[in-house]
Amino acid sequence: MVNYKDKKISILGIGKSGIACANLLDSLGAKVLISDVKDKNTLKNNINKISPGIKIETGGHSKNILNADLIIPSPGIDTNFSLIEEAGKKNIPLLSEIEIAFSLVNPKLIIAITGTNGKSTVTTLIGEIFKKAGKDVLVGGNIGTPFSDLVNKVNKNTVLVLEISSFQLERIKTFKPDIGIILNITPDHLERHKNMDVYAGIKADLFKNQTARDFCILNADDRYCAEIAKRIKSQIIFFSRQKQLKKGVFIKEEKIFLGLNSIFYDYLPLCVSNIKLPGPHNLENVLAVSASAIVAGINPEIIAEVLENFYGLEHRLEFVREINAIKFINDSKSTNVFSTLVAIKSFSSGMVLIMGGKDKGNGYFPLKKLIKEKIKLLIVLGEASDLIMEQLSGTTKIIKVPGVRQAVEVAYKNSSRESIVLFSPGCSSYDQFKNFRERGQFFKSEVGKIKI
Ligand code: UMA
Repeated sequence: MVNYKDKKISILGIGKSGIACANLLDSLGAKVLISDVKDKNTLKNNINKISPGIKIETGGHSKNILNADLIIPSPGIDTNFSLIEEAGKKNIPLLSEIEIAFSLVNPKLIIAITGTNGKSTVTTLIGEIFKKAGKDVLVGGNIGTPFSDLVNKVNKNTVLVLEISSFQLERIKTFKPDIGIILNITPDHLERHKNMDVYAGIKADLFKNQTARDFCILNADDRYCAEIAKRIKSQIIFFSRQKQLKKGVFIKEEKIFLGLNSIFYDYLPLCVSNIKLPGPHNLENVLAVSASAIVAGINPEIIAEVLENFYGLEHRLEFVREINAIKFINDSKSTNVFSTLVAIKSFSSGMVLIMGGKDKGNGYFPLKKLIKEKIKLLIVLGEASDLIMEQLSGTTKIIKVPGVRQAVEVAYKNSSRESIVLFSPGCSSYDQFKNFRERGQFFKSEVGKIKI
């Protein structure tokens, strides 16, 4: 384990990961400076969570961050600025918060999940399966509880299930899961990662420290995953929703087949139609979950039981309310276009779709065909509304509104019986909300206010 005692460490960002990492390193005797671009007043609540011995700077990152043996930028920080360039010249290493946490634990097993969409669902399901199997399991990472906050709870029997984002993978050195999963790779965060090859390369770094004893679980239906497979040193297990595999996890006659070597085939005691999670993308998520639980030695009966009884996560294709036979669905966790694409695919035609928020620079063109086929009315809101209107014009009727409240009103007025109102923004929430959770809660409360 790495010794951080007396090391001078600068942490950038007074958010969840910055605070967790700062407090952890301070408890180990490091000399920590934490800084943030926001002012003291805005950060008041966060500053209250920082341990007393830690130096704090607000209102910007100063030259003081360079007086360090190590710099840890929070995942949301794009490190493309001059002070970081200077740090590079001074050979001060930059490491991700997950790298620090990893260097301080020795658990029984680490399962790490990345991918553009579905990470939180898969992370939660794997956690539930291990809990049901009576294992000592901790769930965290990008899903909300920083890895650093789990470190002191880890012992030699712990199974760590970690959701890992591309931002967190950007600056790893030794981080290595025993079982790593990439669910899918579609455009997201390109404002930071520049292009798809860079983005896919960062995702592939999940496996870079793996050895032949470890497992790499990949989506055989995803073109970037197929490319990544060529460079893997660990044992690859493919999963596929679309085809039967010689070796891997796939669907045949409504059953999930587990062909973990080309001779031995078994299947989960579960009929695919009994899975409650909606949509084809969720079938892929379920296959990835099954693959990881099987290689970790979990009894197939337990996997099947958890899969059959899981209704999904809040803000992820979440059923909110039915009014006059109109169903309202909250998919606020959709913060990119491909997430909205899979959401539309999960329901039948004639829907009202509400989109918009803060644009992420990836373009809305991939939605054109599906919106034309399945969306009766598109309601756009927020900063991205003009751009969405421009790029999707000619597909269906489009109405622009200022925010979620007006969107709910217009959607209800324009919906017919037996139809669906889908709130799947395809944009981040930061133009009008703190995060996708607050946005989803607001949508649900507005739907709750509709008078019958
Ligand atoms: N900041 C600076 N300097 C800058 C830019 C930002 O100081 O140049 C400050 C901000 O003012 C803010 C702080 O950095 O106070 C925020 O840091 P952060 O954005 O890394 O947020 P955290 O609260 O630390 O949350 C992070 C993840 N956020 C991001 O990656 C954007 C959370 O994922 C994660 O749950 C948490 O760590 C715990 O691990 C959220 C997310 O949106 C859910 N993730 C993206 C996604 O899922 O698509 C990757």
